[in-house]
Amino acid sequence: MAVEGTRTTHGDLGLEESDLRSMYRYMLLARRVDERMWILNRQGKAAFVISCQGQEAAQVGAAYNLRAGYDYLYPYYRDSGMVLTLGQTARDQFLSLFAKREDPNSGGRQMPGHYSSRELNIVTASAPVGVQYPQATGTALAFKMRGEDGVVLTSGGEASTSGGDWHEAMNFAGIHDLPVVFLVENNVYAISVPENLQVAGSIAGRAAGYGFPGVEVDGNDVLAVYEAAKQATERARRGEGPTLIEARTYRMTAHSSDDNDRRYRERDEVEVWREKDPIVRFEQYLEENGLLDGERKEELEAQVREEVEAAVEYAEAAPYAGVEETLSGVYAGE
Ligand SMILES: Cc1ncc(C[n+]2csc(CCOP(=O)(O)OP(=O)(O)O)c2C)c(N)n1
Ligand SMILES: [Mg+2]
Repeated sequence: MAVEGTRTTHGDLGLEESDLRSMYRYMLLARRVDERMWILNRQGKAAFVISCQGQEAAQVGAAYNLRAGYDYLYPYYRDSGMVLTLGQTARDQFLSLFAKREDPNSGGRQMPGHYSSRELNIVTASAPVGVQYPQATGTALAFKMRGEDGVVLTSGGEASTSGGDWHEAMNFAGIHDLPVVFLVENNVYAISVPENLQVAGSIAGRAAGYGFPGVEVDGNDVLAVYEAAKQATERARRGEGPTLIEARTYRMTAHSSDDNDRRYRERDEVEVWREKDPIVRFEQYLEENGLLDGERKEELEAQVREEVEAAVEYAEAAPYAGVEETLSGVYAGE
């Protein structure tokens, strides 16, 4: 299993140069969309932002293994890197941020971060932390009962492993050898609660108690996460059952736009993790392998910037849902 310092190359993982460029682009897009959202929030144009910054490698590395529209994704609120990888766009993200009618997640009815897409098999999360796990496990059971080789990826933060839902899902998936991959993005904090007051022992180690493999990976190394998730999805597809992946990472921003993280963590600590920025880290890998240079990077940055600006412009101008539509999509049959 790849951990920090190992030398697994993209070639060993069966990734082409075009795959690496796509992965890099998704990570960059997720970051730039997120940064733009904070500006809109501080300008008073967006009510609430919840960030993926720092977790892009974990999200893109894991989601890159899924077959969009066939496998299922039960993400959590930070997973914009995942949904962009599966096919949502920057425009979708801003339509959701501004709660416009065209928002693909909920037509402007839910808070940002509650990702959903029928075409991409992304199932919306409810607001309580951890409820996605039993639902994802149920979908994995459906795949098994139908004899299909679909895989379900579900994710959450380290604090979501403290709730009963996570343990019930892990146990049920273990009993029935279900094709589900549990990804825990351990970003060290649950709002103000640090990991040492949240997690007893090791999260990855808990999988042993439910009878399936649990692995810990460097969550800021996109190739390490891709490798772990590849092994997990292949195992699930072969009918051998679930895997737990604990991706060790860090939340670079405050919990949300409503949180002041200076109240509970030192700036020095944040700086140490900023040095391990997963995007910079992947850029270094790409540069060392002759897949990225200054000019290409500038070109990509410019493309992404343009995509983000066009998305903001479109979404700001887009209409809100009318009052008469308030209940549509809320009750079955409406
Ligand atoms: C059951 C429940 N309890 C509390 C909350 C409030 N809450 C929202 S996010 C969050 C922190 C979750 O931390 P973690 O799972 O580590 O994810 P992170 O936000 O760090 O990515 C809390 C306590 C909630 N939404 N649901
Ligand atoms: Mg956390």
